[in-house]
Amino acid sequence: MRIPHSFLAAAALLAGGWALPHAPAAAQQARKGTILISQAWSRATAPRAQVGAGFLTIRNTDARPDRLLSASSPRAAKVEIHTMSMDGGVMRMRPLPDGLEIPARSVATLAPGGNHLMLIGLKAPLKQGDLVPATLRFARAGTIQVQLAVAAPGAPAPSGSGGHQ
Ligand SMILES: [Cu+2]
Repeated sequence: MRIPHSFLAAAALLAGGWALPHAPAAAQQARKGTILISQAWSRATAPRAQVGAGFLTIRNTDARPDRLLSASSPRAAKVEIHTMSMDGGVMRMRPLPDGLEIPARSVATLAPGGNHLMLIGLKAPLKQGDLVPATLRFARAGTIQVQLAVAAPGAPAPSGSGGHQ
């Protein structure tokens, strides 16, 4: 019996209570200059999904702000930096054309329900357990390579901050 893809997508959104696997911590962390990346992760996608999301924590230890300008991944045609906001009572996401500022001595969390990386034009579905390479480009720190550890579809953030609707 075939399960409609719409059902799978709904199940993915509703699934919860799942924890990140014990992937090598080093794979999800990277440091360059005064920028430290941690908890880089993603979610498995439905078989024919064209997009996936990437989440991570960016710590800027500098006394000056930095800016995440762009990102890319060999697994996707392009990667956009998205934000989410309420629009007429509906959560919508939109690209941040100027990227995301990381204020001085602060932490920016890209997480479900908020800012995130959008992997557009996936070359293959993201599977649980995959490590998806991504390159982040910062205005000051330059490029940083990270690996997004792919969790189960609909997995909550490691901190449990909600769903990517
Ligand atoms: Cu998005």
